[in-house]
Amino acid sequence: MKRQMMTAVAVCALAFTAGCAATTTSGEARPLQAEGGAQTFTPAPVTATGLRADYPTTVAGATQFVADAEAKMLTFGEYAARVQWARATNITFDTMWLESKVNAEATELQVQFANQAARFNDVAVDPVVRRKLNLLRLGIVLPAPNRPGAAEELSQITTRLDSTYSTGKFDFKGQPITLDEASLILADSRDPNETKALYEGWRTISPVMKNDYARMVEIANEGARELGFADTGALWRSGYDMPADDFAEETDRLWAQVKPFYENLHCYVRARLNAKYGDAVQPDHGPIRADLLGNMWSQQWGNIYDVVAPTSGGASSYDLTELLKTADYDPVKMVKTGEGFYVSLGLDPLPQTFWERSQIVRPRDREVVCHASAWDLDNADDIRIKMCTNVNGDDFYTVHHELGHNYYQRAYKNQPMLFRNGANDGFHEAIGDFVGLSALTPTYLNQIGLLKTTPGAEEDIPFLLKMALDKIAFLPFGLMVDRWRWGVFSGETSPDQYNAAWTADMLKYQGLVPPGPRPTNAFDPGAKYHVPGNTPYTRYFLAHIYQFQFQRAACKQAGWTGPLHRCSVYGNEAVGARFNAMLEMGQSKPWPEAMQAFTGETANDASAVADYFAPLNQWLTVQNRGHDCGWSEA
Ligand code: X8Z
Ligand code: ZN
Repeated sequence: MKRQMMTAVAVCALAFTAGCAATTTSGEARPLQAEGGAQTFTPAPVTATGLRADYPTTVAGATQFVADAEAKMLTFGEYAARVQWARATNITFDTMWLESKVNAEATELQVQFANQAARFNDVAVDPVVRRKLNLLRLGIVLPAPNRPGAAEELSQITTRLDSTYSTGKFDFKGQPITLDEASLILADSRDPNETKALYEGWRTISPVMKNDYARMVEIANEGARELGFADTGALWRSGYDMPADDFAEETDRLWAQVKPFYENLHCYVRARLNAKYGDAVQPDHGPIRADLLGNMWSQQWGNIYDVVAPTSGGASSYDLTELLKTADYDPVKMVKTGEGFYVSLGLDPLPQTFWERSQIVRPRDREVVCHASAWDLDNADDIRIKMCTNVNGDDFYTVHHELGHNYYQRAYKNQPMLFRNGANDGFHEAIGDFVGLSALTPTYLNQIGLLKTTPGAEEDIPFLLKMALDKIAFLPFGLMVDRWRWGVFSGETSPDQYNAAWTADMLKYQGLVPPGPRPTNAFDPGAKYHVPGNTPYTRYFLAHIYQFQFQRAACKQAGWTGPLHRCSVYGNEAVGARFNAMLEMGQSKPWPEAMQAFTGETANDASAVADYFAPLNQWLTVQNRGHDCGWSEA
């Protein structure tokens, strides 16, 4: 989820900012205090981007411009990616300084590309050049306006926000702890005082970000307007081969399709939490207390499976974390296992450099960005992941997710530079998730020796419940993060309303409330990586639909006639070949064509989610009988 100039260099890290100045600009190098653990640094002036400004507005001029832009993206992109990797895997004064500088340059270059591309709006170029010109206009996450110092100021802020998040720690039981430590405790804690302390403690790292965030929004909006968008949110909604307003409506439509199912799950989980904790902690009506769900943002609830497991008709006979620990897995073995799945589909093993250069565990001696990401440093073969892997079920899944990004990057490496990206950003997120659906089946776990026997149909409901706790619970979160940001970028939500709006969106979409009143200086959105990391989030909502479309289509191709959730495509090279054909297309065609290449479908379709979970939805409906489901949004 790297911002995608120089296209998706890293698919999950800090991204480029954008600015627009053809000549050298010297930013007002205000020394920046990176609070919350990161360091003070003074940025350097930005150098010229050196791109011609006078391409003739003819077919030949447009073609030459696109070729020059692609060449520049390739060389500059590799340079920027290596600086970004250096900062993400070693956060210091100097690496922040370097990244801030290179991101300002990248921003200027991107905005220059976007403005130049607009000069050819009325030139009758061929469809490939037209698509590339469009992508040049849309491939910026945070544009800066064309005035001296803007790109530098923006990049200083974004580097600082990301570094502040990544180095964040808070006191827990008298000790400073990191997010990954807190997340491990929260996953297992069943003490509501402790979960409340963890929830509130992690959110002490973000109030310091609020002013920076507000300033960043101002600058990026100024940049977006100069590029002809109403605001930065409108720019973000424009990357889906359809008008921005239609895309917003499309997400509404998809949410309406899956919302009844989410409400069913919410109702069931609430009742079980009430049974465990009692009315004083979790009433049997209204919203759920967000800290009781085993995840720092309540975005995936699988960690509390033990609390909500069926009380009759059989519970799950295994716990993936325990299986991994019993079998003595270590982080590298988890990644090797993930690679093994892709290889079983007929794809090539990862290059040796992947193993030499990836960051698979948290280094003990330095600050890093632990949020998992997949990188493609040279837009060719230097692919890597950056994780702080722990041996547990969540990270087993995340390994497959990240490798999906890497396999996509490698599959489209022979496309022209501007097409080296996902069909849309939701596709990029869905590749590894789709593979993960097979990799979590008991059949597969049995095939690789983790599970001694394959459970029968009596474990369908427990298995589906586990999956729904992660996949269905995620859907409203996947939507609400950008709903909040769209409101912020449009000005509908002003800085003094930032936190109240976030809490209101939690209630509206997820039916959740924080464990207690939030302090007046709270900036809870800043405690979720993708907000200070400036990674658009609707991609994950889409991915949670696409992966089930991929699963349904792949299992059909495999001739599978059983229930979708039991289907694994492990070892199926025919499916792998068709899958890879979609991956190889990159962003060369509108996403419906990529979707069609693999699935035969051309639309976003949440009916695949319903198909996959149908037995569970029926079961939940029965469990919820007599309960008053839902919550009030007021
Ligand atoms: O950020 C990620 C990946 C990297 S692209 C680990 N995910 C989202 C999140 O953690 O919030 C995957 C699921 C949603
Ligand atoms: Zn991802």
